[in-house]
Amino acid sequence: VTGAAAFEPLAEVKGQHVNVTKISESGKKQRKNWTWMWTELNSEQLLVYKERQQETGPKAGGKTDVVPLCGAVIEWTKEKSSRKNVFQITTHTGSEYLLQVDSYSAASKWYDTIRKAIDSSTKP
Ligand code: I3P
Repeated sequence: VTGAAAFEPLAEVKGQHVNVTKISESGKKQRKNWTWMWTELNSEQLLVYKERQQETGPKAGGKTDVVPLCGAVIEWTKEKSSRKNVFQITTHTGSEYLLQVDSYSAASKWYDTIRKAIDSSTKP
């Protein structure tokens, strides 16, 4: 039990710095503007902040966007950017976000975590 508990913090990563750009808002194309942001998951949303948030205590300011996950689609894309390790989140309202980190392991860990959150918020 002690051994398993020791791995839990890794499996419970809920926040990550990534490059983010919103390329479409409700189906309307936006100008690409990559920004290094702190993204954090709750059970229903991906929250996008300018600054890293503390795990406990009040949230710092600078929340710039909220990405609803219910009914969202996540997929890796090579076509939408010249960067590596880019994945796209398309919301049920037709907004499209690209997320990217140079580290493949960091990108795939964050992809998997978001995909699981989408799966559990989409299921009834
Ligand atoms: C964009 C900027 C982006 C680039 C995008 C360019 O130019 O260089 O970094 O996306 O390519 O249009 P600007 O700053 O003038 O808006 P990637 O880094 O993801 O390739 P794109 O038009 O092919 O999407």
